[in-house]
Formats: sequence, structure tokens, C-alpha cells
Amino acid sequence: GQIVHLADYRPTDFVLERVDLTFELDPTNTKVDARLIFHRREGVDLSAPLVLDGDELTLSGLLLDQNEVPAAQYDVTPESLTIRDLPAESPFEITVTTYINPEANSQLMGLYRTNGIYCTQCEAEGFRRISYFPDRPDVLAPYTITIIGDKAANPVMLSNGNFLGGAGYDEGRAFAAWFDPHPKPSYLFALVAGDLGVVEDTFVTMSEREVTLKIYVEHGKEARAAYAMDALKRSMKWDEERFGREYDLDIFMIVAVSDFNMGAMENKGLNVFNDKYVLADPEIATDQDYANIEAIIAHEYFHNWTGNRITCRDWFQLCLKEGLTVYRDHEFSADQRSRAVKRIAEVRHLKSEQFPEDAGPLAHPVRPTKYREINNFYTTTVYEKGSEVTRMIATLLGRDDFKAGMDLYFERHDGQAVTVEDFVKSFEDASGRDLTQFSLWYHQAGTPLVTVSSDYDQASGTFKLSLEQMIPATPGQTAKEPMHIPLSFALILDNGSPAVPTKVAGGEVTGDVLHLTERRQSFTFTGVSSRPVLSLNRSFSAPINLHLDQTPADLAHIARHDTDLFARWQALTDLALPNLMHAARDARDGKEITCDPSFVAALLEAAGDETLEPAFRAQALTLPSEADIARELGGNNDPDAIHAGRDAILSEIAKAGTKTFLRLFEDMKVDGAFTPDAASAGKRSLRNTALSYLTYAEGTPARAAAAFASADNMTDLAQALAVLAHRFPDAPETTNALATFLARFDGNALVVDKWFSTQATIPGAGALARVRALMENPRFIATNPNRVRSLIGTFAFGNPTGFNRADGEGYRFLAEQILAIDPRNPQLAARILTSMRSWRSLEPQRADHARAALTTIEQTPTLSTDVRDIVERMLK
Ligand code: B3K
Ligand code: ZN
Repeated sequence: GQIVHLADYRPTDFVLERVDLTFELDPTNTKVDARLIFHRREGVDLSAPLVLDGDELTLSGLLLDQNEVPAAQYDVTPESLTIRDLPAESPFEITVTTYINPEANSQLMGLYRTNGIYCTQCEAEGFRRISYFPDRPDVLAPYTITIIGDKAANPVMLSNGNFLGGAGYDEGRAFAAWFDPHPKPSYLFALVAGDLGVVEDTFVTMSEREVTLKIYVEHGKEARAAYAMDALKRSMKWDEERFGREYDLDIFMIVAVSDFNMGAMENKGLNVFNDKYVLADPEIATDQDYANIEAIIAHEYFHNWTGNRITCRDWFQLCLKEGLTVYRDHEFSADQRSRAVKRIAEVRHLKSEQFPEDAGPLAHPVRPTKYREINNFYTTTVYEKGSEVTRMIATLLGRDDFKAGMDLYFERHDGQAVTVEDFVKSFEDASGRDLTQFSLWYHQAGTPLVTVSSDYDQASGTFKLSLEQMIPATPGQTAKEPMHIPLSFALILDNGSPAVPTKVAGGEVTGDVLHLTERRQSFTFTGVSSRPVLSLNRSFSAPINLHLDQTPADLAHIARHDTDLFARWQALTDLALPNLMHAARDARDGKEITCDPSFVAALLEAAGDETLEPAFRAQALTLPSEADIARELGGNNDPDAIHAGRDAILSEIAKAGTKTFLRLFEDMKVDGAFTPDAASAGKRSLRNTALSYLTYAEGTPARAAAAFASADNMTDLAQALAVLAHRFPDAPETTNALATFLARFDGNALVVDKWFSTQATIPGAGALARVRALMENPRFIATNPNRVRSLIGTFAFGNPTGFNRADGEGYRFLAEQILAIDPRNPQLAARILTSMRSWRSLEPQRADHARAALTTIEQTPTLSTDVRDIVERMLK
């Protein structure tokens, strides 16, 4: 694990013109012939050797223009192949032969086997586990692929691009050939072979080309791919309408596999998916599952333009494709569903995942300048904060200029591997706006803190707003420059209508956006007839922490009147947080927990407001999570106290709102056959939120047990099960429900994952023993990433009291598991280890235990680069 620096980037000495790959499939001994045509880049020294990357490879044959290369002309190790004395001007052909063992590939990078299927994962650096190759994103070439394999075992043989042909080959073997005309980097290569079922459809593009769509799944699961197919067609249409992007091959394929390190992968024309994000029907999938499938299908499809047609020059530019593509999938979901509700969910996710990352030892800029293991940079900062940065560009430029900038980007850079600077330049050139200061969002890590005070002068009718920005120090970055922060705002008058100031001084304001660009800056609004209530950072226009001292009355006013629904939700959250923080402190000090009745009243008012959509009301009623409260408290955290305090507040709300919740529980019942649409999902969500509160008010499992018994879809069933398990873990009703659930869905891996994760999140010190017992269950499969995440990952990320046990047993357990997973699957181990990223904000006793557990990991000599990188940064 050497450290790679952005500053060291230079182009390759040789240009790759074409790639021809032939695979002779064998579960344990697959032969790979790679024929690569290169030419020396102009001006490159004659003595320059060709250096190809490898990872755990053995070379079996090497030809130069079809002649064997003498041993003296090359050097080879498992990690690289260096060939000297290459032709000066003419293109030449290198043929590399390797044998690889897909069956033994437990890292799930390169070519591996899952459930008898051959499958690949090459991003970021997996191709070098298949053949020696210039495995970097700025090496683009068209690929021809020939797959030869046992005919009976591999009726399906797929790769990127268009199908050229295939037939019987010899005794029992068949071949299939594919050609991808679009130059692409090796990380977008894919191969899938085996015996799979398929669902087929077509899509007619904006220029009237018919594209074949195929989704491959395990036999018998075809019907469960219908929703994914529908989402795919809607994504294709949306990208044409919103971004003018048309699909560019004759066929688009998706393959669902059950062993996969992440969500999905955008290989050109052949996306490979974790089956969790493809398979759905009302019996097995929750509304959340449907929403995830829609978003991820869209995300991977959108990569066809943002990532594939235009790719990254180097891996430091990862946000160029990921941040932008997340922004695109967010916009897609917002258009398909409720924009405000979608935004609330995005911000919840950003705050609970990205903000802690940005505030802890793993903080890094959206566009980092160094890395040791690129796999560890597929982070919420690169993805989610990267998306927020793109979103801010859209806010700064306005819809038309943003569109013009995107168009220019596509036009200028199609077929290229580019940088964040190229991306930003497209917007500058299209809009005429200087984005130099704005670009600091890519380079400065840490969540900016904006502190605001305001002053209204009745006599002059002026409203003065004073803002100050502070960007906290992060690893490797201490002094920070002030950033350009776009803040959407409204001044809401007593009667609920917005004030329309006649004049603004002190800085730029465009539409409802105030541009904070100085470290300290004051804006003065004139023509404001009465004291307004300030609503700031509406729609979460900037990913910042905001300190704005507002009275509960002002917050309630926003919650009631803002035309931006997101801001109304934000105001309710801001009302809730001080109560939850006090409750945590009081719980820690053994004091009685109280709750401001005006907060409860505002919450219940929103809950009962029938002019608001149910999904919004459900969001309003869902209090900030324990992790959110911990973040607000900032340090010296005691997860048990936070949990106890939050629980007490939930009880208060439940008691005060019993009537409302009873009514909602009745009124929000969805009749008729299940449909996964947003409106029905919103009703289910509100009804299940009411159910949860009612169990607090009633104190017995009866209602949840009845809901479990009568549920006719997975959303209601899983919610009822979660309420039972989390609130009444020892009740016979819970034992019964868990057993019934398992008996009914045993054998359905995705649902069994839910059975594991529901139990992994039961709060309290008893959680660890439960998790350990579940690991002994024969259904716990240590080699399946989804199963490992559903039990161990969910426990570490999603069970604050259970994981952060005061005696440190949770951390010791995690260390033990990381050391067990790491030799098999370093990426999975490293990812789960990041669950400890906020360990320094724990109270001292827990923090000591956490440090000791991390040190145990660090002192293990055989760690993968992935885990070593994370653990060392975490302890620094
Ligand atoms: N680009 C892939 C992620 C690859 C992760 C490699 N460790 C999926 C996505 O973001 O669409
Ligand atoms: Zn992506």
C-alpha cells in the first residue's frame, strides 16, 4: 500500500488502441488471453518500457506481435509486468495469457463465482486481477470479447456492448462474442456467464431506435424483476427529457447476483447488481426496498453518460462521476415521487452518514489529493457531499444556466477521461460566473458552521442579518478559506406571508438565494414592515451546520407557514433537538425528563394536518435519530443516556397524541391490492409511525402483534416485527412473530437478511449476546456480504446502545470480526470498520475501550491495505 498523490499524475507512455479478450471459462482454472494493441505516445522516449498492472497474477504466456518475448525483455511479478524494447512508431500487439481461479476469489474483485454464476467486479482496480493491463481510468479502448465455456453450465454468456454472435464450439462447449464500440476504461469491463432466467422488454429512444432490455435473475425469480424493469424504462425516458441523454447500444442488460460487495455496478451495457436492489414483490419487499431499487437502477443507468461516456482521468476525480450521478438520481426520484419528502430523506441520510464522516478522523475533501487504498474512498463524502456540491452549482446558476453547463460538458468531453476542473469550467463558460471560490467545496473538507444573528429595526423597517462562517480543521487541513455558501431564505411575516424587501445591501442576493462569501458578512434588508421570522437554508441549499438562535415560537411559525416543506420539517427538527439533548443530559444525571409542550403541540399539529401529504407527516413525526442527537451533543457522549432520553420524549409525545395516533392508525389503512407508489407508501409510513407511538402509549405488544398477524405486505409486516422486537424483545408475542416470519420466508435470502437485521438492532446491553447467538445460526453465511452486513454491519452501524456497551465488549467483538473477515474480503471488512469513525466523541471510558479495540486491529501484522488504511487514519 503506497500512497498515491494527485500531484504525481501523468499520462501513460503508450496509447491503448484496442482490446481483444478471450476467456475459456473453468470454475477453478479460467484461461484469459488478452491481445492489446498499443502505440507509443508522441514524444515518449524510446527507452520507456510498457508497464502493466497485475494483482495476484501468474503469467503463462507473453507474445509481442505474435512472437514469444524472450525472458530478458521483460520482468514480471504478481503485481506488474514490464516489457522493454518496444517498437518506436508502429502499433504493436501484446498478447498476455493468464490463468485465474474464480472459485477461490473470495474478495469478489475481478472474476469470481456466486451461486454457480461467473461474474466480475472491476471498479476500481479489479481488472488487474484478470490480466496484466494498464488498469487506470484514463486508458480507453474499444473491447472485443470472446467467451468460451461449457454449454450446459453456461447457457448465458454476456459481456459489454452489442452481441456479435455465438454458437456451439466443440464437444459440449459454446462461445459468445461481444463488441463494445465505445472506448472505455477497464473498470467498466464485465463478464457474466452461467444458467440464469431472463425478463425481456424494449425501449424506443428519442431518435426512435429500439433498444432490447434484459434483466437476468436466478430461475424462478423472473416475476420479481418487473419493478426494476419499470424503473429502468422510466430512467431512460427521464434522462432523455431532463438531460437530453439517449442510450447508445442495441441492448442494455442487468444481472442480479447474490454475492456482491456493494449495491451495483455500471459496467457498460451490462450492469451487475446486488440482487437486493433488483428483486421485489409486495410479499418480500418493503416500500423502502422499492424506493432503493428505483434509485439504484436509475443511478447505474445514468452512469452511462456521467461516468462511462465521460469518465474520470484518475481516481481522485471519483466525485466527477459519483457526486454528479447521485445528484441525477436524486432529481429523478424527486420527480417520480414527492420532492420535499425526498429532500428530507436525503438530508437525514447526509447528516447521519456524511456529517459524522466529515467531523471525524476519516474526513477528506470531496476531491481528495492522496489515497492509500482507493476502495476506501467510495464514501458518503464523495457520493453525497459530491451530490450536494453539484446541487449548489444548480442553485447558484439557476435552472437554465445549469442546463447549459451540463450540455456543454457533454458536448466538450464525450469520449474523454476528465477532471473536476473540466466539469466546473463547463459551468463557468456556459454561465459567465466565476466559480473559483465555489470550487473550495471540492477541496476543503469539514462541514462549515454558519452562525447567524439578526436584528429588526421597526423605526427604519430594516432587517439586518449577520453571518459568520467557520470551517473546522480536518486531518491534514488546518487553515481554511471562506467558502461561497448559497443560502435559500425567506422572511416570513406574522400572517404567514413572505416579506418582500425593497432593497438589500451587504452582499449578493439572487432570487431567494443569499450568497455568503465572506468570513463575516451582514445583509441589510429595507422595506420590511414588521418583524419577520427568518427561514434560512431552505431545501438545505447548502450542506452546513447552522447556528441560528430562534425561539420555539419562531420555529413553530416556520413549521406552520413556510412554503418550502423541507423548511417546515427542518423547523420541527430544530424544535425537537434541544428537547432531546436536554433529555439525554437529564437521563445521564438521573434527573426527571421533561419536554416542552409547545414542541409536542407543533409536532401533533403537523401530524394531524390533512393538507399535508402523509409521507411528510410521517417524516415530521420521526424524531432525530440517536446518532443525530449524539452529533448535536458533539462530544463526551453516552449512548445509553441518549437512548433513554429519546425514549422518554417518545413516550411524552405518544401520551399527548394518543387520540391523533389512533385516528391515523385507522385512517391511513390502505385498502385493496398493494401498489408501491409513493402515495400509498406514504400512508403506510404514517400508519406504521402511529403504530409505533401507540405502543409507547399503550405499553403492551398487543397492537403490534395484531398488526403483524394481519399484515398483507412486507412493509407492514416488517414494521410490526420491528416494533415488537425493539420495544418488547422478551415478550412471547415477539418470539412467536420472529419464528413465524422465519418459517414463512426461510430460503428467501433477502427476507432472512431482514430477520437478522431486525434482531441486530434490538437496543440494550443484551444485543451482543443475541448477535453472537445469531452467528451460530446455520443461516448465518460468513461469505455472503449481504448476510454479514445484515447482522454484523447493522449491529455496529445501527444499534448505538448495543454496540457501544459501556464495558467495551461491542468494540472487542467488532475487532474480532474485522480480523476474521479481512483475510477473505478486505473491502467488506474495511467498510464495516468505519462504523467506529466517531469513537472520539464518546465519553472517556467508552473511548478508551474503543481505542484499545482499534489498537488490537492495528497491531495485527497481516492486515489488508484496506483495513490498515482505515484503522491507521482512525487512530491518528
Ligand atoms: N461505481 C460503483 C461503485 C464501485 C465501488 C468500488 N469499490 C457503483 C456506483 O457508484 O454506481
Ligand atoms: Zn455511482
